[in-house]
Amino acid sequence: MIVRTIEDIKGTESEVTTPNWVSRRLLLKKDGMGFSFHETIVYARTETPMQYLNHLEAVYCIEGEGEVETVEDGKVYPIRPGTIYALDRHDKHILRARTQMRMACVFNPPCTGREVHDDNGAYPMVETYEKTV
Ligand code: 9YT
Repeated sequence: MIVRTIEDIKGTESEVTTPNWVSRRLLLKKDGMGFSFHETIVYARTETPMQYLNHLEAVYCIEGEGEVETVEDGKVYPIRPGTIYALDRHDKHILRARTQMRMACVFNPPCTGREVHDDNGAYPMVETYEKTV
């Protein structure tokens, strides 16, 4: 069994920081679960365009408030604690955080660890992954 705490992740290679969010990757590809599991803190008053072309992601809001927009149809969904959104169509989307948000995120296939968004707002396939922060 694997047991970890968020404190185990802080300050390690499994913590990835960007201007709009910090992602603490509690479970990664190397853990062999078939998915990765992250806690992501999204900073207040930020707007982040994303599209995971190579992954499916589900995002569950634990704290904070904001909205997510699917770019293709312009629909805007409020996000508050207890809301999950699942990018089942590799949807191009924009996450707007009104307050700081704490999210639990699951990725399939699993992230390897150091992924940050490329110019398309995507993470590369693990096989071709080279970028580091
Ligand atoms: C909320 C969101 O998707 N932020 C981007 C970071 C991503 N969730 C990650 O790598 O943990």
